[in-house]
Amino acid sequence: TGPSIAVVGVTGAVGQEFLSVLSDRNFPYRSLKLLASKRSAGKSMKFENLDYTIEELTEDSFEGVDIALFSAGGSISKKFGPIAVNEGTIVVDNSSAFRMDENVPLVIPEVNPEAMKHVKVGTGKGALIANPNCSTIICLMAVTPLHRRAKVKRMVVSTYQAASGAGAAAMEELVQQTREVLEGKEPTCNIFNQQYAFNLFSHNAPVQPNGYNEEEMKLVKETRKIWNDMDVKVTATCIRVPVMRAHAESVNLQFEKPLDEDTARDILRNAPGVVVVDDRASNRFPTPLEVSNKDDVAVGRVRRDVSQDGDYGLDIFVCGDQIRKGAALNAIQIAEMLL
Ligand code: 2RA
Repeated sequence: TGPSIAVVGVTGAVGQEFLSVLSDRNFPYRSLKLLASKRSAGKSMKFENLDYTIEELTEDSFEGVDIALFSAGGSISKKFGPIAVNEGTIVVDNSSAFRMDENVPLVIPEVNPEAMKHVKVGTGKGALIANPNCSTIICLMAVTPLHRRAKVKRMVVSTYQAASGAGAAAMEELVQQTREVLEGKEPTCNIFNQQYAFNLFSHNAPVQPNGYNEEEMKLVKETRKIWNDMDVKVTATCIRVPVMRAHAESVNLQFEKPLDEDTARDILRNAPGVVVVDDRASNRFPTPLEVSNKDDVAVGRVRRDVSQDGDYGLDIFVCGDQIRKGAALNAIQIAEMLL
């Protein structure tokens, strides 16, 4: 009786995580269609004790599909998203293709569910809903509860982004390079034009005329859209670090109203999808390894910003799984809200 769903880009890191999350959350689909490029079409894939044959994504793939989860890159979403919507399918798109389109809700279910209140499955009417960028989701899961209480005036974000954000091939290259370097060999650099193992570098997204790369501008623009606050000041520096699948982010906040660190920690302890890891005595704070493969975002290093007057500033440190809450879980939580 549940919706018929399709996964577009099923062979990618996020595509595979879509399946894991659908299974973990017992998503009530009545039928499932696995879609990928011609190269993968015909291959079989076992899921929930059933054998599926991967089908090639074509213009006819969405007939009878209620919800389509896309994670196959912006050009695939741009081409096939509207086709699916015309078929009456509700598309949850993990690419950046439509995130800033004013008619497309950009949704983190715990943060701004109201943005998609008018969309429901089964009406026969298609729609497009955009999944925010992973670094935006992870940051705003922790910052929004504080913003709701004391209104963020300015946010400065420094990210430490995992290989998974650049896809499965980047994860494989990090492992391969690490092995090569340890063996004294020349590292194989196909995905990034520089050594990644035992190194870190400015995020690989293209740099714009203003000197920010696209990843940084996503954080700036998506925050303003999700909070529906065009005045909040946001700046970001996004760095790629040799970690497999979870992002870390250092966030400095300036508020309109005072917010002391104890109150902030209490707010975070009660925030959905957030766990506080803030043990100063044993110097234990969030780490990418500990949040990997988990749903919750971990936040710690909560402290008053000593560079600001009174209680108007806070520094925090956030970690979240890029493939899970940063992509697949968030998209499927959106799909659950459609039911
Ligand atoms: C990255 N945010 O980590 C991107 C992935 N969508 O590179």
